[in-house]
Amino acid sequence: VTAKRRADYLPPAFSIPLVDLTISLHPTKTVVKSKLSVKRRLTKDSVKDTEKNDGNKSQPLILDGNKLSLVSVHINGTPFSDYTLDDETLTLNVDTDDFELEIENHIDPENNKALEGLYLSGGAYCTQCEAEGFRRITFFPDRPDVLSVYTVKVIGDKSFPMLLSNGNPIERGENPDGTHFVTWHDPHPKPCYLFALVAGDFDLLTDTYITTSGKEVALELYVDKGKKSQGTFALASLKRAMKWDEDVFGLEYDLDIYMIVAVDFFNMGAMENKGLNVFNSKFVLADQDSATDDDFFNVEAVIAHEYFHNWTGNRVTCRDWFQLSLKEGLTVFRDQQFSADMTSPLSNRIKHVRVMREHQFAEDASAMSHPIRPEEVIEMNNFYTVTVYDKGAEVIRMFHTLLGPEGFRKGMDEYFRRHDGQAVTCDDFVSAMQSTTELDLTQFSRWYSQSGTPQVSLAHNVTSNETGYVHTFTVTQNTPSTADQSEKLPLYIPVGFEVIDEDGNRYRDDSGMIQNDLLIVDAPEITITITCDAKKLTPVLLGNFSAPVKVHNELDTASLLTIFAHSQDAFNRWDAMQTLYNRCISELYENPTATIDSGIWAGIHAAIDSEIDNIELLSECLVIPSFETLCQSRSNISVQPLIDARKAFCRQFSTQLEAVLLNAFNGIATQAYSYQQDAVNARRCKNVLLSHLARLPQHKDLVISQFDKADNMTDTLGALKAAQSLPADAFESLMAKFEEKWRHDPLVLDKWFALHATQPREDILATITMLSEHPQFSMGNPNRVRSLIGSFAFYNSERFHNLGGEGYKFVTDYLIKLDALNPQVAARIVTPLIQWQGFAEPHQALMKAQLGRLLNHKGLSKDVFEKVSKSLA
Ligand code: HT7
Ligand code: ZN
Repeated sequence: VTAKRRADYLPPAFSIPLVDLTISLHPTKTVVKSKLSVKRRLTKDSVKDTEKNDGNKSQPLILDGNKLSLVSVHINGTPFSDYTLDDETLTLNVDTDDFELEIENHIDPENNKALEGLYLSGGAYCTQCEAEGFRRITFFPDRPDVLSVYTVKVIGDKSFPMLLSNGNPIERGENPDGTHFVTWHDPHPKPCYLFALVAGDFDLLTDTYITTSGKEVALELYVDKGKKSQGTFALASLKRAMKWDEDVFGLEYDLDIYMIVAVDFFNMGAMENKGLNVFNSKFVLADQDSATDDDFFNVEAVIAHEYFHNWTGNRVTCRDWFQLSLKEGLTVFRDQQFSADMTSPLSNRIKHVRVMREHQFAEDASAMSHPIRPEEVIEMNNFYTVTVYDKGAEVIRMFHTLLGPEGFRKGMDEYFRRHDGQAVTCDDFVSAMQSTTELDLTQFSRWYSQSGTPQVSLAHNVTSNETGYVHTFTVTQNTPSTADQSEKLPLYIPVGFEVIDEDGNRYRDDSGMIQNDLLIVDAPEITITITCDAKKLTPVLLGNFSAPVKVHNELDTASLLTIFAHSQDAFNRWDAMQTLYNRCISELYENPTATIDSGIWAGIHAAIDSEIDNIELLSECLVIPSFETLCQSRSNISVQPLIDARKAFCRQFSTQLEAVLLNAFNGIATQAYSYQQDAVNARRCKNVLLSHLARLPQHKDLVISQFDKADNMTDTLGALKAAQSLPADAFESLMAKFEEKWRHDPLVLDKWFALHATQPREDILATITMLSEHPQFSMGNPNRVRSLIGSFAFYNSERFHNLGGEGYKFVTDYLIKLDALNPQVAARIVTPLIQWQGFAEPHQALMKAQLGRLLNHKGLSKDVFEKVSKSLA
C-alpha cells in the first residue's frame, strides 16, 4: 500500500477534450464503449525532471481502471495491442500525439456492494464517481485536472423508463432488441468525478426557475414511487438556494436543466454531479409526519450545498485531491451562510461549533490529524473529513471576517474571473483573495498547511496607578504537536475580544489593537492594556467562534454569569453557560459526592428567567455539553466516572431547577405544525425542557402524553429521546408503538435503530445483534449501518467504552464483515476506535488490541488499513 504525496504532483501528460460513452445497462454485464479524443500535452512540466526528459514525447498513456473486464482497444479505428494491463492501470505505448482511442469493457453493477462506480441497488442503476470511482466504469485518467466535454448514450431495458446523465438530452429512441436509449450532452468541460448516470423507474416532480438574467431552467426531482409528496420541500429549497446564490454571490445556473435523484443506497449525503445531483434519500424526503425539524433543516442545507458546488467545485474545480478543501471548505461555508439567512444565525453557529468541538478537535487529536490541505493520502475517501470540510469552512469564514462581506465578495469575483473553467489549487484561491485586499495573507495561509487545534490562552493582571487600574491582558497561542507534524508555527488568528465590567459597560484597549471586537493574534504572545476606573473587568474571548481554536480563559462563576447577562455576542452568552456546566461536571468528576454550590443554581435559575421570552437562546443554553465535547477539554479520561459526573450534573439540574423548567415548558403553547422558525424554536425549547423533566419520575406522563398527542415527527422523536430516561418498560412500550407505525418506512426506522443503539442498557450488544436481524435492516445499506452500528460506536460511549472491552470487540467484529462489502463506510465507523489517545488505561490497551486484530485481518481494505495503521504507528 503506497501513499500519494501532494509534493509529487505532475500535470497530466495527455488531455482528453472529448469523451463519448455508450453504456448498455445489464445487471451483471454492462457494456461500456468509450471513444476518447486524446492529445499529448507537449510540455516538460508533465514529466519527472530527469535527464531523459524529452518534453513528454516518449511517455505512454496511462489510464486508471479498477475491477473492469477489458474487451478491446482501438486507436484511430485500428485494433491496438501494445499495452500492459494490471489491477489498477492500462498502459498504452503510443507514439502519436493526437488520436482517437476506443476502448470496450464490461462491468458488474449488481455485485458492486461498495457503491462506487456503477451499481445496481434498490432497483435502480446509479453511479458515484467522486473521488476515484470513474475508474470502476471505464479506463480513464481518473484525476480532477483532466477536463472533457461528455456525450453519453445510455441504453437500457424499458423496465428502467428513466435514463439520465449529465447535461441536456439530445436524442432518445428505441432499439430493435426492445431496449431504449437516451443520449446526453454536457457542454461544460468537467473532470470525470462529476460524471453521473441513473436509470430507474421513479416518480417525478417538476418545476421551473427563472434566473435573474431571464433564463428558464427546468427543475426535475426523481424520487421512489409513492414518495412524491415528500419531495416538495426539497424542490422549494432548491429554488431558494438558486435565488440566494444570485443575490449574495451573483452566480447563476448554467444549463437548461437541473436534476436531482434520491436513492436509498448511498455512501454519503449527496453528490454534485454536473446537472444531475444524486442524493441519499435521507436528504431529500421530508414531510411533517416522517421528518423532524432537523431533517427539514438538513434537506435544505444539503440541497443548497450541492447546488452551490455548481460554481465552487464544478465550474472551478480542484487540480488534485489534496486541494479538496478548495471546493468543500468553501461550499460548506456558503451553505452555512445560506442556512443562517434562511433560519437563524445563532442556532446555526452553535450547531457548527458543536461539530467542531465534538468531531474536528477529536480528529486533530488523533492519529488521523491532517491539515485542511493534506500532504499525504493512501485512500482519498478517508479525507472527506470534518477537518477538510468543517475546519476548511472555518478558514474561509476567517477570510470573510477579516475582509468583511464586501471584501470577501470582491475576492470571490476575482477567483471566478481568473479561474472559471479551470482546475486549481488552494494557493490560487488565496492569491485571488490577496489581489483584492491590503491585508497581507502570507501568514494567514499557514492555516492550509498546519494541522492541530491551536490553544489560545489569556492571562489577566491588574495593578493600579495614579490614573486608575491597569489591566494587562497577555494572549498566547500554542499549537500542540500532532501525529502528522511535530513542529508548529504561529498562526494568524482573529480572536473575538470584548471587555466588560459587572454592569456590562464595554472598554477599549489603550492602544487600539482591538478593532471591530477582534484582536489579531499573529505572534506567540500579544499584550494589551486597559487603563480605567473599574477594578474588575471580564475579558470575553472568541466571539461568534471567530477562529477554530480552543480557549483557555480562567474565569470565576460570577464572571461567566456576567458574560451571560451582558455580552453583546449571543454566541458568547451561550458559551459562558457551557463553560459553567463543564466546570460543574469537572467538580463532580473529581469528587462524585460533591454538591454543586447553591449560588450556581441560583445563577442558572436567574439566567433561565431572564431569557424566558428568548426561547432560541434559552433552548441552546439548556443543552448540557455532550460527553464528546467534555472529552475535548480533558486528557487521560476515565470514561465511566466522566459519564457518571455528567449524569449526576444532569440529575441535579433537573431536581434543582424543576419549578422553573416546568414553568417554561408549560409556558410554550403547542401549535399546529409548520416548519417556520418561530415554531421550530418553540418545539426545540419544549423538547429540551422535556428531556430535563423526564429525569424526574413525577413527569413521566408529560413524555407519554407528548408521544401520544404529537402531530409531527419532531415532537414524537423529542418524546422518545426523553423517554430514554424513563424506566425501561415505559421506553420499550413507546418504542414498540413507534415500530408498529413506521416499520414500512426504513428512513424513519433509522431513528428507531439509533435510539435503541444509544441506550446504555447492559444487554445492548445482544439488542443490537437482534436488531440487525430486523426485516428492514441490511448490512448493504449504509444508512441502516450508520443508524445501528455507527450510532452505537459514536454515541453510546458508556457501552462502547465498557471496561470489559466488549463494546470495542463488538464493533471490530462487525467492521471485519462490513469491510469486505463496503470499505468506505467501514472506514468511517472505525473512527471512534482510532481515537484512543484521550482515554485512560485500560481503555487504550483494549482499543489497541482490537485495532491490532483489524490490522491482522487478511484482505483488509486500504481504507481501513490507512486509519488503523496510522493509529497504531
Ligand atoms: N462532493 C461529494 C463528496 C463525496 C461523495 C458523495 C457521495 C458518495 C461518495 C462520495 N465521496 C465523496 C459530496 C459533497 O461534499 O457535496
Ligand atoms: Zn461538498
